[in-house]
Amino acid sequence: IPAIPAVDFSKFGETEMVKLSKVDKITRDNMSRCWLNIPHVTQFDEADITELEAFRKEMKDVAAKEGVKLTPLPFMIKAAAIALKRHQKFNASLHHDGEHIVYKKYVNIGIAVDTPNGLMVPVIKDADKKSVYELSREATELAGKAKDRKLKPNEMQGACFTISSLGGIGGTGFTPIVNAPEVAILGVSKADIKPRWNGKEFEPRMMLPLCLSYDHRAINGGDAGRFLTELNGLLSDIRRLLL
Ligand code: CAO
Repeated sequence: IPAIPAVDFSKFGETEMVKLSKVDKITRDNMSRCWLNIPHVTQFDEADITELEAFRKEMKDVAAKEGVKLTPLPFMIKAAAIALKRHQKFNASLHHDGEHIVYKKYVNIGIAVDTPNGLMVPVIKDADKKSVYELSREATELAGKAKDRKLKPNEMQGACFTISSLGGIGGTGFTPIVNAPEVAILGVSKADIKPRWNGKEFEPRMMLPLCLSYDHRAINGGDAGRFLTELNGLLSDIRRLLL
């Protein structure tokens, strides 16, 4: 592809040159590689998390006594792990020989963590076998290690799927870049109260924006629609997380 021409910005005003960190350089190369190799499609949905939020708030103090800061994130990891088990195409990678697809029997989920040194993606191993408390503890521990630059290489390897949650920061939606060799990534934005028609009247409901990007070489629109609808159903009715 044609290179972007060099520009001397100091001709236009004061500037400051800062060296990229090692993490910034890895992210730069990985994002370019993924963006250029993968035909991306992003699909959007909104989950009604009114009941999930009521339950989470009810459990917050109980969880705190167990040393857990209960945010919506571990519920999303739990729901994603179940959806990945039910929709094998999402728990897969295209083989580098171009002839095969590799289905994974394990469910490891990467969590995008925003740190002062750049973007890190620690991995929660066997997320499908862990409780919401365990997922919360592990996400908090790994995010802390990422921020303190204490993650070991094996704590950043082997993800099947990534969740990028910007819910604590803001925004209504975004188009995350698939982290190859994974074939999909879930972007989560900030939940907000919105009016929803219940057949008789508008009701205030807490709606969570979900943005699912996928590799269209491995996944079709119909597959993505079914996966996102499953995920939405799990988050909208958390009793289903038990089934
Ligand atoms: N909607 C509304 N509120 C939300 C929310 C959502 N989707 N998700 C989290 N929140 C709330 C939490 O409940 C918490 O509020 P309280 O303190 O009142 O309980 C607050 O936002 C802050 O949450 P948090 O960010 O501390 O915790 P988290 O579990 O949501 O996320 C982590 C942890 C590590 C994922 C997050 O800190 C982070 O780094 N996010 C950025 C990820 C990123 O950079 N993605 C982009 C990658 S692609 O370039």
